[in-house]
Amino acid sequence: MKTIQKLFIGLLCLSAAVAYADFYHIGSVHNGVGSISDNTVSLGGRDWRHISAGAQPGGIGIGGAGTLDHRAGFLQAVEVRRWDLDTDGDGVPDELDWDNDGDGLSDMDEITGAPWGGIVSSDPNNPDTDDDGASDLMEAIAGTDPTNPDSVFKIIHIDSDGDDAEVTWTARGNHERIYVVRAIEDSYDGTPSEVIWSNTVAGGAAPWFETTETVTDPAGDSRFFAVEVIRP
Ligand SMILES: [Ca+2]
Ligand SMILES: [Ca+2]
Ligand SMILES: [Ca+2]
Ligand SMILES: [Ca+2]
Repeated sequence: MKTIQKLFIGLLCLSAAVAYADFYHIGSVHNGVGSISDNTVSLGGRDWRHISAGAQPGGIGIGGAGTLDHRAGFLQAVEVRRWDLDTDGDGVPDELDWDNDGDGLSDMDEITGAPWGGIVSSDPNNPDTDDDGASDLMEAIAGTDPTNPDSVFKIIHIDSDGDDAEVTWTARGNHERIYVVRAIEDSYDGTPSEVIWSNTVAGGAAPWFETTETVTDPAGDSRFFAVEVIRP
């Protein structure tokens, strides 16, 4: 009797959800074979996937108008095949987790690609989609492509030339990021506190504006350097 009551409540809410008009194709939860969930159920003569209730975090639905929203719930009325899957092991199952993989970007941002202007999407179940060592969040901050391992923020080389040093790194041009070059005298550990240069960078071609920048440090023959990137 208790199960029937739960199912009844779920169906009532599902009827209410019809007002959202044709929610379908959800999924930020793995289905167990490497894809996002494909969790179809027929109710009321139509197929629903991963259906949803408003005001709950977790699953993502796409509405008939093409808008995405967080929709989750109906765990009793609609089978969620991997209801206990917890990709990042934080104790919150993916179905209810706004950030399945714990990389600091929400499932919504990863699926829509909002941090990259919608040009590409990152994997909501993988903290480093292209396995280049930079997390999806780091790539969002640096403005690099989270699906291309060759697109990553890094120091390319430091040339020592007599009494000065040249520091070259991969940058996002078009003046879209601020870079700070720091130096430290004799320790690889710790945060280099001396700022020797800070500015935006021109150049690069849309959409990624990939370029390089080189800064010369006249006092830097044998120093250590770090480059910081800031997303305004
Ligand atoms: Ca994430
Ligand atoms: Ca991710
Ligand atoms: Ca990456
Ligand atoms: Ca990348």
